[in-house]
Amino acid sequence: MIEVHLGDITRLNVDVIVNAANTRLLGGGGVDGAIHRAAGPKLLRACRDLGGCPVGEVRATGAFSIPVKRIYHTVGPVWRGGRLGESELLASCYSHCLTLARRENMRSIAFPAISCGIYDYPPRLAVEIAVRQVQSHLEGEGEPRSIVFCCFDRKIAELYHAQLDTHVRR
Ligand code: AR6
Repeated sequence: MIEVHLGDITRLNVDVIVNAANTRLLGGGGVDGAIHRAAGPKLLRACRDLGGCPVGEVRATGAFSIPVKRIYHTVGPVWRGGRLGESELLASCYSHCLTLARRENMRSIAFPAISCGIYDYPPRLAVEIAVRQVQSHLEGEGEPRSIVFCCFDRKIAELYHAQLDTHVRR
């Protein structure tokens, strides 16, 4: 099942929320800032112990004051025109998160629009990649079966709806 939700990812009732972090994993603005504020200072301590994360990969922590089981911190690419492997790196964020969630037997996961804020990825292209990765995961076996695309921005939510209505039977 795929859903599109408009609102704050820290308020969702899911097993895993994904954070659009940076390679240092020491917090930042946007959704990263919101997650660190909601989780409390223990999250920063847990992230420090991870020692960073390369672009396109994922690292997991507990969620502290956020009532979910896990936070997956992934690092999307900065958009630099599209010829520097941005699409592969963004796809890899989604696929690594889904693979880890499957391995950890998490039933539901919520993604923000990774790279679509400060990292300037064109939302229309990012949404196509996100939907394709999720669709390909759902064609296989295993958890998670419930995926939420959590948007803070109505325009991005509309892009998800359009992409899902055209390409995915929900
Ligand atoms: N819930 C859901 N989505 C949100 C929330 C929220 N609470 N807050 C913002 N968004 P961004 P990036 C949306 O900039 O582009 C940080 O400083 C936002 O509207 O958070 O991957 C990190 O530390 C946008 O659509 O992430 C990195 O340095 C989407 O989340 C850098 O920003 C992603 O925007 C990562 O940049």
